[in-house]
Amino acid sequence: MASQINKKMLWMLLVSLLLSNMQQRYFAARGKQQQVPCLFVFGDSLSDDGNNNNLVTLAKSNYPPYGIDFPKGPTGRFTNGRTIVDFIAEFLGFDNYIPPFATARGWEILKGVNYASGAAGIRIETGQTQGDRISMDRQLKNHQITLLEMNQMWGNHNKSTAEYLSKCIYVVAIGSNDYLNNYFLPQYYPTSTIYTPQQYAVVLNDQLSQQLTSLYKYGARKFAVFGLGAIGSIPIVRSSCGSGTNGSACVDNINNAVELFNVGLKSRVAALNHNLTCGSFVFINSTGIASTSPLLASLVSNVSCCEASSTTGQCVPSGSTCSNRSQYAFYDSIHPTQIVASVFAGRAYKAKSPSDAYPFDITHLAQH
Ligand SMILES: *[C@@H]1O[C@H](CO)[C@@H](O)[C@H](O)[C@H]1NC(C)=O
Ligand SMILES: *[C@@H]1O[C@H](CO)[C@@H](O)[C@H](O)[C@H]1NC(C)=O
Ligand SMILES: *[C@@H]1O[C@H](CO)[C@@H](O)[C@H](O)[C@H]1NC(C)=O
Ligand SMILES: *[C@@H]1O[C@H](CO)[C@@H](O)[C@H](O)[C@H]1NC(C)=O
Ligand SMILES: *[C@@H]1O[C@H](CO)[C@@H](O)[C@H](O)[C@H]1NC(C)=O
Ligand SMILES: CC(=O)N[C@H]1CO[C@H](CO)[C@@H](O)[C@@H]1O
Repeated sequence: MASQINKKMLWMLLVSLLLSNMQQRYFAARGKQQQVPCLFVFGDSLSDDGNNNNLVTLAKSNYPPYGIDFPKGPTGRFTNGRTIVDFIAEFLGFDNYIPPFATARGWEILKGVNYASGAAGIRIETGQTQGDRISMDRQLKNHQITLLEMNQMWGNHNKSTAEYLSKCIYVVAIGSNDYLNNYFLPQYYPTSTIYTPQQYAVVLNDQLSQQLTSLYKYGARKFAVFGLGAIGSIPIVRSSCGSGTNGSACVDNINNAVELFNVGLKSRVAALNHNLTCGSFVFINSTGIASTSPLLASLVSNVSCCEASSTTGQCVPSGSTCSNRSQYAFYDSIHPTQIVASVFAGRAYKAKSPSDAYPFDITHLAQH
């Protein structure tokens, strides 16, 4: 009896020594190595890195001066440099940015694919006045194509796709166009005559929850879901609302509607964590991050950096830009500059305040 106990204790000691050794090695390697095997991205122009380049649409940005601060120049990113998801990929230790679905081929899909599309929304009709775009539902279909390809690749290697996917991070950042290119364009879309802002937020929250649940069914387990920014305050909306008290009421009206979506989304994230027990869902509080960043508060935010079209809000092809781009919040009249993207991504990855990410940040999501 006594010798049995001693044997057991010896085994336990050996096992715990081995485990702590492995842990030490793991932590020593962290920060340099890629923290998750792949990163999938779903969203709109804030994340698009080239999916719209060959679509018939006004929502394109593969021309100068877009990409002026990006090593490869214009790529279809709607900003001067890197996007929020580019920074997140860097922070997670990826060597390369996540390729767009439109051009991703072969083994590179194993590190993840970006499905985001400018003008796209949660709702299928959103953005149709801009031309073609890849709605969230179509992005989910494209993801299924990627999964088929992954399964084929692994057929020979007999590795479980499901186990692999369960370690990957899925960034979902969509919904701004359901407001700017739908609800608040009553001349083209009927949604504002059908729903109050509160009802519309619930409709969008319901649909996005279903889309996230579909992703979970396809094998996703780690989700970072971004709330929407204060899109009433972007330069094109400010100028279309006009100045004076009516102008600020118009801006507030849009920001208030979007905040209903955000509050609902956060509680959906809590419900999804409860309902889908193998999943981890994180909500990123974009408006909270924007309103509490001293750096962002110091930037010029009422005008665009590039010379922008007053109708589309996008940079005029080969138009001029400001030279001090890190002092401007908006590159064109809609999209944030690289410096703003770095602040959002930095606090989504490693929260500075408990309200930045709920229930925890992307650093913890990667380890979860
Ligand atoms: C706001 O706009 C409405 C109509 O668009 C106008 O009747 C009203 O006088 C305006 N109010 C102010 C304070 O400008
Ligand atoms: C969670 O499950 C409950 C009960 O089945 C359901 O009513 C609710 O819609 C689910 N919530 C989400 C966000 O999926
Ligand atoms: C986002 O953060 C702000 C500022 O910290 C906070 O007031 C707000 O309640 C948060 N929003 C959500 C939906 O958690
Ligand atoms: C932008 O803000 C600055 C300072 O706050 C102001 O001087 C300028 O007139 C504003 N420009 C526009 C176009 O509103
Ligand atoms: C940026 O540079 C322009 C001239 O190129 C100048 O007018 C503007 O005041 C500068 N903005 C800031 C925030 O320094
Ligand atoms: C293609 C192939 O060899 N598939 C096998 C992979 O391993 C599982 C068991 O782990 C088998 O059930 C499959 O037949």
